Amino acid sequence: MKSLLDTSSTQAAENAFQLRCGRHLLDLSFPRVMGVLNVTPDSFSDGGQHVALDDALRHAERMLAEGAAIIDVGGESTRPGALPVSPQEELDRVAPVVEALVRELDALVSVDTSCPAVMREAGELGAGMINDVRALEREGALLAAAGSGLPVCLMHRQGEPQNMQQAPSYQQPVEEVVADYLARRVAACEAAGLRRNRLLIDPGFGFGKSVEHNLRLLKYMQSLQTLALPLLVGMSRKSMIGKVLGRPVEERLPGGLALTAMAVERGANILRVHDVAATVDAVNMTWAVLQEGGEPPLH
Ligand code: 7PJ
Repeated sequence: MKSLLDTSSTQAAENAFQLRCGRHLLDLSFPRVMGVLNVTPDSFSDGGQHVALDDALRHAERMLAEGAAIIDVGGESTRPGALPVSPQEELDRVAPVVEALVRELDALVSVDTSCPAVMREAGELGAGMINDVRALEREGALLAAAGSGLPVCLMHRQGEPQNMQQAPSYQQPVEEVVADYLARRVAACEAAGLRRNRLLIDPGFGFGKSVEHNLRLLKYMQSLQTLALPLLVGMSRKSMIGKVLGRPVEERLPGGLALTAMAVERGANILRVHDVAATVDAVNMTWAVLQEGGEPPLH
C-alpha cells in the first residue's frame, strides 16, 4: 500500500519540463501564458484599474479562464520614469492580492518584485514564483529569494527605471545580455544556494533598450537557449510595438501577437502578457505548426 510519506512517485513525475512552484507544478513542455495583474496606481497601460481587491480578483479569474497558467502580481511600477515605492507600501499593495488569489482561486501567483522584504513574504503568502526585473541585485535579495524556496525569474536591464531609456548603449546587445549579464547572475544565484532548477531567464524587453536593441534581441533570441534555462519574455503593449507601428498602447495587440509567435518559435517558455485570450490562440497556433499538429487547445 502506498504510504502518505512516499514522495517517490511525485518526484518521479517531476521531469526537466516541470518547474516546482510552491504547491504547484508548472508544466513547461509547451509554452505557457502569464497574465499581468498590476496593483500599482501608476502602471502605464491599466493604471489604477485593479487597485481594488475585488477588481483584481475578477480580472485574475478571467485571465485564468482564458488560459493563463500564472498570474504575475506587481506592486512597483517599473515603467520608464516611475518613482520608487517603499518596501512597506509595496507589501501593502501586493500582500492582500496574493493572499486572495491563492485562497479564492488557488492560482499560481508570481510576485513581480525586487524587494527582499516582499520576497521573504511571498512564499508565506502562498505565491509560487518570484519575478525580479533587477535579477536579485538589490542588497539582501539573493538571500531572501534563496530562503523563499521559490523559483526566480532573472531579468536583464540596463540602468534604473528612472533613467533606463535615456541613452541605452551596447556594443553587442545579445552577447552583453546573455553572456555578460544573465550568465553571471545565474552564477551569483548558484553561489548563494539557488539551484539551477529554480531559475528562469528573461532578456528584459524595453528595460534600457532602444527599439533596435529589442528587435535584435528577439531576432536572435535562440542565443538565450545556451544557458539551458526556461525563458520568459514580456513584450505585451510595450513601446517597441508603439514605435515600429505608430500605435498608442491600446492598439498594440496585433503587433504583440506577431512578436509572441516569433518568441514561441525561438524557444520562449512563458509569455508575460496583458491580453491572455488572444495570446493563448497565437501561442497554440504557433505551437501547432512547430509540432506539425498535436492536440489543441493546449491551455
Ligand atoms: C517585464 C516584467 C518583463 C519580466 C515588466 C511592462 C513593464 N517582468 N515586468 N519581464 N516587464 N520578467 O509590463 O510593460 O518584460 S513591467
